Amino acid sequence: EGTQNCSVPSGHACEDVKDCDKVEMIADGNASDNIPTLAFPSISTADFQFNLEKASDIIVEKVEEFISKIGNARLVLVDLSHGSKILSLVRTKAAKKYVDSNKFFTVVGDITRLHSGEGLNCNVIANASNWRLKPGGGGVNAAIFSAAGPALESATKERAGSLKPGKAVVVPLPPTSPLFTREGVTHVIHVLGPNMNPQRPNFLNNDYVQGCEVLREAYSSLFEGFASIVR
Ligand code: AR6
Repeated sequence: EGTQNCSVPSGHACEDVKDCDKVEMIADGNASDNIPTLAFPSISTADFQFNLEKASDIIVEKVEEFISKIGNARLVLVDLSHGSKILSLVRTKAAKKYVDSNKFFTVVGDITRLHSGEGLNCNVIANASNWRLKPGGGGVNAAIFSAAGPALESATKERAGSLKPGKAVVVPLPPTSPLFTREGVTHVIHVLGPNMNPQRPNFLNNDYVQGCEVLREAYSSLFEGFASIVR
């Protein structure tokens, strides 16, 4: 299962370390260590209840569009479990479209522990945020704010007070943050996706025409934010 699920190209942590003979290269500190890399969660597909088939189409479409614009940088879709439906949908669709697996791949792990837990260096991570840009609330937002410590909340406040659906804000992480010192993360990009959950603000009431438009915009904003750091 580990080998099958391993969509990580040479030089990175494999989902099953034992089956991946390339992991050593990381310990040696090879060149892949310094490739600008954005790790991002699947925006809107858990708490915000966005349809997974539609979201996976949009992820692959937007990755394809941006991969050519970001030079040698890489995009990595992350989720917590090997059973992640969104990871498997995206992997299948990306393979069908022959998306360059050196520039885009999926990883199972905690986005706040990619260096320490998976041996994968990602200098930028994305957060599936809430409109207030506040800590807590569960999901990846709670995990990132908690791992980054109070430095992220104050750095975020300096950049923006709130976010509209489809928008992203790039926040440089203070070097005092444990995410910086332990994981090598220099920037967090908060993204607000479309919300299909009636119990959350800006509920789209199953309007997937608008929902898909907003999710496309969210990924464009995220990848453009990453490109602005890399440049
Ligand atoms: N590492 C990697 N992926 C994760 C992690 C983690 N630590 N935690 C969750 N995921 P969600 P949304 C995956 O619900 O649907 C928050 O409360 C998760 O499995 O975090 O955009 C905010 O404050 C899923 O694939 O974000 C907002 O109010 C993906 O991250 C609201 O939830 C996104 O799940 C946003 O909802």
